[in-house]
Amino acid sequence: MDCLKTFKPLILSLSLLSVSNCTHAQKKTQKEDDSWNETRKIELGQTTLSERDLVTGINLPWDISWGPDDYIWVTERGGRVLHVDPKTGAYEVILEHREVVDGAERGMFGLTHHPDWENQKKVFIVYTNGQWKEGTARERLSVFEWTGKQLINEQVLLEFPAHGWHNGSRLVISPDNKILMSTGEVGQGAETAQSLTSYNGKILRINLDGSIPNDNPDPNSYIYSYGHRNPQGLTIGRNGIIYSSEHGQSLNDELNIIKPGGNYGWPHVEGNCDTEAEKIYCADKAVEEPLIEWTPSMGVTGIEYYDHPAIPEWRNCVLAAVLGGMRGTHKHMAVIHLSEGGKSATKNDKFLASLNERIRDICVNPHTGAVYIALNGADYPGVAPNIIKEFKNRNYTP
Ligand SMILES: [Ca+2]
Ligand SMILES: [Ca+2]
Repeated sequence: MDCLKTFKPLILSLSLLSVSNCTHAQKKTQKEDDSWNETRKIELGQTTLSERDLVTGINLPWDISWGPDDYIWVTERGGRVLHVDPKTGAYEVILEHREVVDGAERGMFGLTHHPDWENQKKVFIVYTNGQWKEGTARERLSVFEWTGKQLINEQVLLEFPAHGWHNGSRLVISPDNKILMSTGEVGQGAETAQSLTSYNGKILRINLDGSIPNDNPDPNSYIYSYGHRNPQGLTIGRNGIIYSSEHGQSLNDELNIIKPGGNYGWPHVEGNCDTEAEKIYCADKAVEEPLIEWTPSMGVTGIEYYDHPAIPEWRNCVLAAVLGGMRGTHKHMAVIHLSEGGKSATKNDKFLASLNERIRDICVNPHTGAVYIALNGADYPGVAPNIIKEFKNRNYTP
């Protein structure tokens, strides 16, 4: 199968990539203390979170990740990568990738860093290129070298068919130093999600050099779990538990715990195994049920595990960015409280609905415990310009 082919590492010509100079850098001289919004705060039990606009005027941020260099790394769907100073919000454009083809549900998606950052300044990014109407759309996982100013020397690690919609894709590094990559089922009748000869509708597990880990469920395949619809959230919790969110069709967005070899049901099961047909299928196929299902679908996308003492009320929680669903009426950030062992959800709180903004992704400052959210405008599939907001307990001293 073409889609199972592991692409030989390929160094892309530098002419395909360009990095802007300082002309895109956002000049910001405002002091942090002067930038907080005094009228809008989140009040939790004993904690007050102040809000400020950290970055403004950007274009459909898709992934925001706290980097090992203590900067925020941002992908934009159109193919730029921004390197943001979390103190001032000033940023540099460190990559403008001309091969990225964006559109409603295509473009540049997840980003993550090499776990041995001290010795290997490498950044992994997933994006789509090609034209789906012509059958040439591909989803690519690439690794780039970081010079301290630019991302250069792209090497394609993995490539397989993409489509106009449902392409995923989030990246995270597992506790055992593998790349985990969520991929969408690309809407092609959805049987791709159940097919073990397709990399669509999966969580993939990949060695840092792009090869297949020999302890994968099938040592000849990147597939780690299957039967996913359009998973766009991945995070690691206590005890190394892997959580993933995925979009339901019209019912049943899901929060799942990812297990090796697990079948998550799509397209035969939506959410829990609760209809008569689902019960039969689930018993036959040992389908993994979600921790939470949301009905109707609200568009649960980026997720981030939170366990920082700065916000005690959110410890051992999954923070979830919610785009709002078909009619855009459910835009918010969900805070999902987990049981001590992390295997079940005990409470699901809702914040930031009043922003009326599609929330695309979340990251956390590991020093201050501040939470950052990336906004994508009020309407599908996203409207620029956009903001990254910070929410911080200013009474917490690291
Ligand atoms: Ca499922
Ligand atoms: Ca169901």
